[in-house]
Amino acid sequence: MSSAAPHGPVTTRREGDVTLILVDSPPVNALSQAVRAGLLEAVKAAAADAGVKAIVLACEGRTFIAGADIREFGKPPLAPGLSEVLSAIESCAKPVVAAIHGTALGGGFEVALSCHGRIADKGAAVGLPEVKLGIIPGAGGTQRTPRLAGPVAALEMISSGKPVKAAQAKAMGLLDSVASGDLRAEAITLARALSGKPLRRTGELAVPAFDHAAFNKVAATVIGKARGQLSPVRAVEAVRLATTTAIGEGLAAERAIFTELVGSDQAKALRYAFFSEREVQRVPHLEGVSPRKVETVGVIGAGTMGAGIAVSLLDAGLRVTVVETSTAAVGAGWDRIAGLYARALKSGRIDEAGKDERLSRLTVSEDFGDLAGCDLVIEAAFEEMGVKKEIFGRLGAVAQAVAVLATNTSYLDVNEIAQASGRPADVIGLHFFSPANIMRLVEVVEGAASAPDAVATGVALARRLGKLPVTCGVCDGFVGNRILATWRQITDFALEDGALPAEVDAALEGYGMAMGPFAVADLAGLDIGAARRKRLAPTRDPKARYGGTVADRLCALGRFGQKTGAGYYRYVDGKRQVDPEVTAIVQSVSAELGRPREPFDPDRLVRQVRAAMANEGAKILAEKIVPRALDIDMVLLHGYGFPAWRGGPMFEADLVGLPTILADMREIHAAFGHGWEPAELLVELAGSGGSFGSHQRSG
Ligand code: T1G
Repeated sequence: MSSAAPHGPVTTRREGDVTLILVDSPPVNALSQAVRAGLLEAVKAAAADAGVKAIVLACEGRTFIAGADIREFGKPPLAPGLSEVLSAIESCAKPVVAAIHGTALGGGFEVALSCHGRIADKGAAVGLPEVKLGIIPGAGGTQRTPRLAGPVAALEMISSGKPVKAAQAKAMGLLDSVASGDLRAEAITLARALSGKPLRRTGELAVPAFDHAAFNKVAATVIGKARGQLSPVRAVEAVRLATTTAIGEGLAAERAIFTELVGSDQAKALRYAFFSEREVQRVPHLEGVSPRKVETVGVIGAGTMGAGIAVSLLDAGLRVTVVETSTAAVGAGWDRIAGLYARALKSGRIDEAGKDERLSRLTVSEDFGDLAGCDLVIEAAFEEMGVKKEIFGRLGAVAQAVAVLATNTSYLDVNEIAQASGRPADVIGLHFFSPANIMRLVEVVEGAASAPDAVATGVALARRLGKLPVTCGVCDGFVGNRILATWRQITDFALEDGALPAEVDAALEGYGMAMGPFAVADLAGLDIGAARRKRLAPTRDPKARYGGTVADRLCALGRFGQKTGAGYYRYVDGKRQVDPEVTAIVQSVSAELGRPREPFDPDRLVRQVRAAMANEGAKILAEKIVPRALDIDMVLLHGYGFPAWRGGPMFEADLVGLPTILADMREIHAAFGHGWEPAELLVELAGSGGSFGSHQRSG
């Protein structure tokens, strides 16, 4: 039919007496000023056209509108505002139906909520992810969603930011129907059916009766879990308003909260995290390098790590050959992997057929020769150089010429391992995090001799597993464990200088870390740190302060953490409890070392940890282990429970100001002495008014 193009990204087409408004603004049809203006004009034109009975709003490309254009945040607002567009839609005298494919998120879902009918593809999802960007919905999401789904479900959806799939959204009352065939044709049919009838305007609906106790319970959980993050707490406030005020007042209050939050440091940090998560996958020196083909992957070792890696590979549709060293270990390995799937089945994450199909692609073998046909092999054996070298020597001979050989080592020198293979160009590190089938981060380690296409293959594989690959060079502990090892020393010193484990954990959990360092140590096992201390002992600088005495003492008592029922805490029925025995150990270590126990200052500890992280990050940047500060931030956010709303240690250092971080580092140096000198790059950038964010690796 007739076609007009009122505004670039928004066009209209007539399907008989129905106007089809089409948004086409790649990649995700975000609501840029041009899209908002186009929508407003198209709705007004269709409303004024006597030949038009109804309107369908649909999108081209891979998705329905994915929300406001995040790149416009923090800039002066451009007319028309989204609220103006939505009220034009909602108040339109003719029915407007949203035809949703892909994801209708944030402002995109708010557009749909202001329509009079909503229909979605089976595979579509809708959601209000604003809290993840440090804001709340700003165009009616907190007021209209409770009117359709009820306040409790709305609160869950908005405070978590999690999208809901079409079928569930329909059950919640958020959609009129799920399309069984052609989405647009069914949307047009629905729009025609609504024509001439009283229109159901979401904003005019009464909020349905609801269970106040249930609402308060969800609200309390959200507030309890926020740990310093503002947006979920403010989302509770906005949704609660929907239950107590009229729509106009609610919309105005929602807008005020949105405006307040959008300029906050937390929102800036989360926007940075959003874009960095995408940017980190673009590795400048690998641009244009094609990865090698990978269909069959070998895994050496079926321990906790190997099994988790195998599951992750199987989930992504790959064929997997796991090799173990004895018949008993082969059996145990199979059981471990099958056990992970049994759990996934129980929790409903997969069904029986899915489990069987995955296991049908798995071989667990005692024969190292079975790795010969693999396109890539991941070694997840015991963390000891001798063991790794022996394995890579054999692997170099057995694996086919095109294969990429990866080690999952967390600390050891990838270059030394690579040399042992006799074909170092094929060797990379693929450092997964435990549990490997769940944690998103993978450090892709580029050795001195790694071929670019071997590294690109590691990156591509990690992406295929749905993980976040961060490419880095070789150094002790790579990015994440190196930074962890540094700031963990500060917390060890704190114990010797007057603090107790629970106080340190509380201080850092208060800062927003998912779990305090001593609770983490208990979870991971104190033997890991002990092995590292032992390995580094011969090269330890005798002039540098040693902080490992408390940990050594605990290990000597067999207190290896949760698995032995005791570590920095004791565990009763799986619950962590302060252990007076540990208090006594900590106090006696201070006395033995002659360190006076001072009252613990949590704020000072947090400042010290923050500065120590940024300082080590500065060294990592200067050594060109990663090209950009954002690489470091993404490692900390996705592998170490660093609070996303702080952006990462490098982003936060820039925000706080490098002169402040430098002053904190000088204080640390004065307190802890040799080895704690401020990094040269920190001194340089603080002096020149530069920032980590604008520092890029050259060469
Ligand atoms: N604004 C600007 N750019 C965006 C964008 C957005 N909303 N969403 C994605 N992009 C860019 C992204 O940076 C990338 O760019 C490219 O699009 C493809 O994205 C008023 C306040 C939709 C599920 O939070 O969740 O609405 O890297 O790689 O894996 O209340 O993008 O290619 O240059 O992620 O297919 C709420 C955010 C906004 C949705 C698609 N909306 N986006 O995933 O592709 S706040 C969101 C996503 C709001 C209202 C408010 C995902 C996706 P580049 P991609 P994908």
